[in-house]
Amino acid sequence: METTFDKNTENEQAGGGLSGNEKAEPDFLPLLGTDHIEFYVGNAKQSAYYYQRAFGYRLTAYAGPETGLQGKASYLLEQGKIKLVLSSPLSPGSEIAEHVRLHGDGVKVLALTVEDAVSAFNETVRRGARPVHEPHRRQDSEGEVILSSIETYGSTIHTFVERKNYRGAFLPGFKALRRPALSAPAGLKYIDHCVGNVPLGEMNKWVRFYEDVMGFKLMITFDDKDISTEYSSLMSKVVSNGNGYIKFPINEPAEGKKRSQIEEYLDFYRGAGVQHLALATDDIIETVSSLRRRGVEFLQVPPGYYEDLEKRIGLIDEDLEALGALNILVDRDPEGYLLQIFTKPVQDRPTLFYEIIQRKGATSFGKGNFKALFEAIEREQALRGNL
Ligand code: TYF
Ligand code: FE
Repeated sequence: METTFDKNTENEQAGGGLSGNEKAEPDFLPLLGTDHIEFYVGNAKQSAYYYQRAFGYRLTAYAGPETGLQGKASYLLEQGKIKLVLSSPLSPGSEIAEHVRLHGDGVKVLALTVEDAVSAFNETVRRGARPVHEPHRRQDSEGEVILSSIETYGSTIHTFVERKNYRGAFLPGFKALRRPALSAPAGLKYIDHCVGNVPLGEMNKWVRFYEDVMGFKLMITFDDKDISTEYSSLMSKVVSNGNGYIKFPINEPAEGKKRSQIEEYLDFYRGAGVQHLALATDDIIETVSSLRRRGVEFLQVPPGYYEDLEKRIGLIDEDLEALGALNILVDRDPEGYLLQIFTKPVQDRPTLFYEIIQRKGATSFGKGNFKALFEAIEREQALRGNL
């Protein structure tokens, strides 16, 4: 059971700061944070309604034929620092249509804010990244941005966003919308981590990609002994950038008695892709209560989980009754504790889901919950006939 742990990482809300590694090489890819996540979906208009209504996002900008963008409609949703873009094709044969045909709804772009999108592109391509979009300037009356993109796992890409002094709603081409909120915010603050699933045997290749091409560091390793349910077999490694703002766990299936949850994902997504986005809150009881009221569906662990929780976790600020009623999970590490819960997949294919997380000092990912969590995932897999 090999678990490595690098203490020099802080989450984005805690303010980050350079991780203690003073003698390290200067960071060739300084990242200011997650800029936005772009999804390719079948019907962005309706998905935007779901994200507003169920998750409490504000619809703040739109780009489409009405704003001079051809072939595509994009909706910007915002909550706290989180920016989601939902994009749909307007005709068959487009890149977006093809992505949706193959993968269903899913994440296409993990966009990262950088000081210099030309250097980010050149430095990563020089180290072996496959280019997608050469650096290009986009401008309108509100200023200019520079964008560039490289490939990562599956059909997913990273876009580097250099915002210069752009004053517009989001990006050139987007028009700000001033519409009344469809529902109150759910207290979601920022993206804590983005998890990728990759095929058997590819995890180390992608960890090496983040290390060699993006300058990330390996933070944590979970082998199949950390993840011991009867069936669910997976391995996971977490990579993080220099300031700790960006955390990308990478999962691969491991041999098990039955079909791994990672295999189920890969079969339905038709390859590697983003498995879950973890969204941070500073009041998980409030956030999960309001999400549940609005119809967001979460995984359920058995009541037994809460019986030995206090022994495992010790004293915490939250009322265990309230956590139990909402099915919120708790785990501890040397630095503190965390509270987390997982939604069911948010589309018909059992692919992307969300994690809601509140960190109270802990910098880890909830290893103590893996067994209960993976058994809950396997119950859902069995209901789908995929176990
Ligand atoms: O991001 C993590 O590592 C945790 C645990 O299929 C996890 O959220 C890992 C794998 C998985 C579901 C959750
Ligand atoms: Fe997670």
